[in-house]
Amino acid sequence: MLKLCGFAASNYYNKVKLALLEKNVPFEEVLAWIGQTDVSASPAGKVPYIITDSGPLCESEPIAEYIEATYPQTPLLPADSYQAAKVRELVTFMELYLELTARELYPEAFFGGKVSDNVKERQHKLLSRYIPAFAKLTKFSPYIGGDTFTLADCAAAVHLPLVSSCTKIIYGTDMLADLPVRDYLKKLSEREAVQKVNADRKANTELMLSRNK
Ligand SMILES: N[C@@H](CCC(=O)N[C@@H](CS)C(=O)NCC(=O)O)C(=O)O
Repeated sequence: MLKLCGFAASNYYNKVKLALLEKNVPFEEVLAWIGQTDVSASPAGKVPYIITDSGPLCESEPIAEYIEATYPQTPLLPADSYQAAKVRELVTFMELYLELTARELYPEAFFGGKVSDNVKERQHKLLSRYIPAFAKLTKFSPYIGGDTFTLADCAAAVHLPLVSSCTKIIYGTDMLADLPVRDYLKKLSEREAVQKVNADRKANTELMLSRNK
């Protein structure tokens, strides 16, 4: 059986987990904190990674693509190649421009650390440019890319809450507030798979924070 390795406080881990749950793919979760990961499976020491019958694989997007190609049930990518590319476009925007930019702020926003004013200013400038650009690609009707739940929703469900909360904490304003993110996430949280991911995330985050004390 496919093994999903990492920990449930991780947004990238949860993106893959949500895709697996939505598709009803049987899998086993293997807890691996940062520093305890298998270097031969994930050379940069990041989570998630998976262990498949063919071997290990890291990086959440190739993992999501592998799962999609291997388990065709409940497709999370449209059959039409252009529409599928539009889904990937949304994922790239969320990860490369929103999440990775906001990530620089996480040490202070979530982990009791400090981020310099220079970094805060630089990331604010980047987010002020990237968020309106991202907004132009979104539909929220009711899913982020249109009328179908896709891999872009698996990414949005885990990344957008972090971008909202960390910008609110660091800058005093939720920089996604002009987008209907709150209503969208509320709608997504009606899904059983999203509820499971969120419940496991909360429990694992408490465990992670207690370990870090
Ligand atoms: N591009 C990677 C990002 C994964 C990532 O950054 N995971 C975090 C946890 S949310 C991690 O492993 N951080 C430890 C590190 O960067 O050393 C992916 O899509 O899987």
